[in-house]
Amino acid sequence: MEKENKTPSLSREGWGGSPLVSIIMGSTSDLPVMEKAMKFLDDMEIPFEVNALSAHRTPEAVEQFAKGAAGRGIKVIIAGAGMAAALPGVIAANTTLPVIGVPIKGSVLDGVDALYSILQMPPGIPVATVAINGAMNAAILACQMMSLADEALAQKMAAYKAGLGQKIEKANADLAKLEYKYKRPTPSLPE
Ligand code: RP5
Repeated sequence: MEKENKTPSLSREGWGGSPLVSIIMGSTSDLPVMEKAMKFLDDMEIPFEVNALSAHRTPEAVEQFAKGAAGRGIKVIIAGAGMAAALPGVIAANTTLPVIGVPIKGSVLDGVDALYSILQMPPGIPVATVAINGAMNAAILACQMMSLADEALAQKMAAYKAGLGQKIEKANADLAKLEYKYKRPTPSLPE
């Protein structure tokens, strides 16, 4: 008999494919950046949806979306926007789901405008803000949040993080092969 899995899986099989993460962007001009979040969620087999909404151009639709997201089974919202980026904050004001904001670089201010707009939320309405254009980190953070209630996803995330360490191990092996007259071997590196 198969061992009972105490933690229900949030992955595709466990939830019949309904989206768990909602990716929202202010415009399709944000798509090249936001695609990095989609790729990561795909790799982790997390069902997601993707839509464009604008706090400035479609304010009522943003409110409607945010108010209904939890009821549709969405667990985390990733919202990317550029310029005076109100979108993640407006979404956060209308839901208790965690909202991760991605500031998009797309103006003369190189994304710093969006960074401050998303990051500097007033008390009571937090938006977890990643780096400018940091859409992949937004997806990783979303997976880490969901892995609190999903042992299978937690294991995938642990494997992903272990893979990052292997990349540095390989980098050091490659660097060790470089030959210079005054280059000396390092006896041991910190863990
Ligand atoms: C923001 O305005 C969008 O998120 C986008 O980054 C920026 C420019 O939008 P477009 O003029 O390219 O549609 O709302």
